[in-house]
Parts: sequence; structure tokens; C-alpha cells
Amino acid sequence: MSSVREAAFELFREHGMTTIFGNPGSTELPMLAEFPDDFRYVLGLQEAVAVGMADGFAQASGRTTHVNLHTAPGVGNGMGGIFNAQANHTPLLVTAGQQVRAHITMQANLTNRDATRVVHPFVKWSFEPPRAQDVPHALARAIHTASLAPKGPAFVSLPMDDWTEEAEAESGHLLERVAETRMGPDAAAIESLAQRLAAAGSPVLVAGPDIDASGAWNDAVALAERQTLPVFASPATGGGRLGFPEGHPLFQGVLPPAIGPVSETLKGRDLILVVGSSVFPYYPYIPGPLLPEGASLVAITNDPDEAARAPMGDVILADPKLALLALLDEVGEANRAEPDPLPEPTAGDETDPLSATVVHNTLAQVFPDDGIVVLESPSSTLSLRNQLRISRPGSYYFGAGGGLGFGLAAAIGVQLAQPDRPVVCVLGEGSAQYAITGLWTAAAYEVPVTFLVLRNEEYSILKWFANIEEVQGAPGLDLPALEVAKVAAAYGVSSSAVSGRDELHAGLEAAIGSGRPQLIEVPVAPGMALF
Ligand SMILES: Cc1ncc(C[n+]2csc(CCOP(=O)(O)OP(=O)(O)O)c2C)c(N)n1
Repeated sequence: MSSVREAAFELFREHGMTTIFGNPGSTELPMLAEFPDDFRYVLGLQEAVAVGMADGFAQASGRTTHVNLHTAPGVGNGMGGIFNAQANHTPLLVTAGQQVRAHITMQANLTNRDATRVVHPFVKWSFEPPRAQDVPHALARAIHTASLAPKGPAFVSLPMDDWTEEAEAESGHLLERVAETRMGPDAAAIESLAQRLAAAGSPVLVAGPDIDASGAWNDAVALAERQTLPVFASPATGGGRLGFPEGHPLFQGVLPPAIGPVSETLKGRDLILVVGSSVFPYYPYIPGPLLPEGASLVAITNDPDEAARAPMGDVILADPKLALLALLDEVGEANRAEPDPLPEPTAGDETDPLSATVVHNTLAQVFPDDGIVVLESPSSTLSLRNQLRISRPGSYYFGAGGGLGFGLAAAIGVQLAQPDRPVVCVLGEGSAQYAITGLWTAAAYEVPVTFLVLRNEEYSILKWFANIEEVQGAPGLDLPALEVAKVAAAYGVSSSAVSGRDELHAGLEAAIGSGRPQLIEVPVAPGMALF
């Protein structure tokens, strides 16, 4: 007979979930006892970091990933990350220790009261098993729930005295269950979409993050090329991944994230095909028509909630890859004029301090073909996209939820999942603070991420928002003397503060692919960098 712990770890093993991220407390120690040799525990010094690392790891490995938190306060600290994981469609098993069962009713110290309610809006399922014997089944159910479309976090609260109990004799069946999770599209809906495409004079494709997540990168390219579709990326605000190569001649840029500007950008199009994105992750609120005159919209998503909440357009609910493959079976070559490609990126003059545009242009010069960017530099998101024009799948991660702290932490998880690809994490100096303790994990586990920190001494994007919102005199938007390179050194990450293009170039060249974590801080001029 095996114990609940043995049965649970056998289950994790069966699902390939042998890397566990976490921050332990007394209530988690019984789970971690006799930790098996074939498992790896990655310690985050704060739960926001543990969740962010697990998010990056799950996305970059394509596997549901386990993050273990310390009862109520640990879950509380991790909530921003759980929110981000939901927005990113990241499959996470989130577990938290709970008091001994005999202690829960009297609410002894550290009891996670209402454990299942706390995380509720941000997870697909939350549960505390009624009996110790149910723990393996509850974990299996959470793993499947997290892995089903739309992928997302699922939560299980685990009383600390359950682990040494005897497991259910029948729990072996849990190990054998295989869930094929992709759902195909309605054939008639695809046929009708193919007819609409054939009849359209000026259709356009909007490529969203779930194209990459579903492995449909090449299928999106094939569709765009066969139909000569100009392609826009879905708005950067909600685009946690890229859905189309940004150096491709059909690529027309990133859609703006506000209602009026989206329809302005798509003016003249008669059919807007959105794949793998919500319609749309708008922000800020700039009203206007939802669609340009004469246009209709069809969205393909595997998320019923995205399907339901769109304010306009038709929808086909299906896995993006299966839907694109079905569409490719139906559509032929179209005889349409090719759009003008985007102009080549230019950087402008070197200034003191550098513009963020010159920083990203310099990064583009040294960026390896197989490099991965994890981005959280709010005022220069669009500049990085434009300068790097990333054109390989699985090469860009961004916190679609907008909760800062994703970037630094996720980069570590991405690098652990993709040890053979160089990861560059581009951060604003403000954003870096939300997961700054992750630098310790990078150093302690020798995770060779290159952290590039843009230091503009302020929350630049918030000053831009203040302008749009017509807010004057808001406090708390300046960040004088925030020495990120010095902080990194204290956590054990070798770091340098550089200035000017040449120093930056040399620093990046030496850091990327060096095989160890390094942080480069560069002063930049404040303000939005769009190109
Ligand atoms: C958890 C969380 N807290 C606060 C914010 C609000 N916020 C959005 S952008 C931003 C400023 C980021 O500053 P920095 O990283 O220096 O980038 P910059 O705007 O200067 O490019 C803040 C505080 C947020 N998005 N998430």
C-alpha cells in the first residue's frame, strides 16, 4: 500500500511534473519530506516569484506546472501571479498547505480559512479534499482542469496531516488516464468562414497569443501566405505571446489597444479574422466604433469566456491549431495584392541618456537567432517589438494580465524550461522590484538569464496614462536613485551599470550566452518609446 505522498508524487511523475516551484512553510514540510531524487524543487523567496517562475516554466515547457505555496499568507502573496497566469492561459497546479484537519474547525494558527474561496476568481477550480485518501484524485482533477482549454490555474488546499495516510487502493487508475484536450471546430462553421474569406475583398488576420501556445505558428503563416492576408498582432496589452513572425513581409504591426484606434487601424478591411486572442484586450478607454464601417469579424478561440464576452463579431470555438488546419483544407490561393511591408526599424541618434529605442536597437544587433525575450518594460514594449521583430515561435513572453512581477520571475522559469536557448529579460527598473528576490533564485540555481534593466528614474508609462486621463499632480510617479545593479550584486548576480551605445553593446554581447545570470542596468530617457 502506498501513502498519499507516494501516490501524489507518482501522479506528478506520470504527468512529467518533476520540477516544483515554491516557498515552504511548516504546513508544506510534510509534503516535501523524503523529497525524491528525480524531482527538483526551485525555491522562490517570495510567493509572487514562485508563481511567476512556474508560469514561465509552464508556458515555455508546454507542461502543467506545480507551484506550492504556504497556506493563506503564501497564497495571498501569490495572487497577483495567479491572476497573471489566468490571463496568460497558463496551466498551473497551485497547491497550498493547510493546518492539520483536527485544527481546522477551531481555526488554529495558520489555518487557511475559506481556502477555496480566496483564490476563486482567478482559478478554474479550487478544492480542499474531504478526506486524506482523496488527495491524489483531487490533484489529478486539478491537473486535468488546468490542462483543458482554456488552460489556467487550478488550486488544491492540502491539510498537512494527509501525506502519511494510506492512499486509496484504486488510485492507480489516476496514473493511467490520458486526457486529449484539443477540441476541433464545427466543420460547417469552417466551411462558411472559408467562403467568407474567398468572398472578401480586403480581409486581414489578427494573430493572438494562443496561436503560439497551441503550436499553430506555421499554420497561421501558411494561411496568411496562401490568402495573401496582411497580418496584425493582437494588442500588446493582452499579447502574452506572439502569433506571427514579426519580420514577415505580410506583418503590418501591433494593433493599438483601444477601441477607437483599433477600428481606425483596420479601416477599409471587410473581414477581420482574429485567431487565438480575446476581442480585444483594450486599455486605455478611447471610445469609437467597435468595427470600421463595412467590416465583419470572426474570432477563433478555445476559450468559451472569450467567445462569450466579445462585444462584436462571430466566433468559432475550437483549438486554434485544429481550426487553422481545417481552414487550410478549405481555402485555396487568393489573388490579392501584397501589402507594403513595414519599413525597416531605425534607431535615431545616440543621446545621453540613450532613448529606449536605441537600447532595443542595440539589443537587436546582438540578439541570437534562438534567443527568447521576456518583456516587462511598460513604456518601451512597442519599441522592443518593432526593433527586434521576433520571428520564431516560443520566443516572446509578456504578462498578459498586466500585473507587474511576471517578467523577472517568468524569465527564470522560461530559462529553466529552455536551458539551450539564451533568455534575455528586459525590465523597467520599477517593474523589476515586484519580483526582485527572483535574482537570488537565478544566482543560487545558476539560471543564465541576461537581465537588461532600463533605468528612467520614473514610472514613465503612468505619466503617459496621467496625460491621457487628464490627471495632474499625481504623487508617487518618480523613482530617483533606484540602484538595481547594486541590488543584483547583493543577491549574487553579477551586474554592471553601463551607459552609451558601445558599452551597452559590449555588455550585452558578453552577457548573452555567457552561461551565468548577469544584469545590465542602462540609464534611458523617460517617455513612451513606440518605434
Ligand atoms: C502589481 C502591479 N502594481 C502596479 C501596477 C501599475 N503599473 C503599471 S506600469 C507601472 C510602472 C512601471 O515602471 P517601470 O518598470 O520603471 O517602467 P516604465 O513605465 O518607466 O517604462 C506601474 C507601477 C501594475 N501594473 N502591477
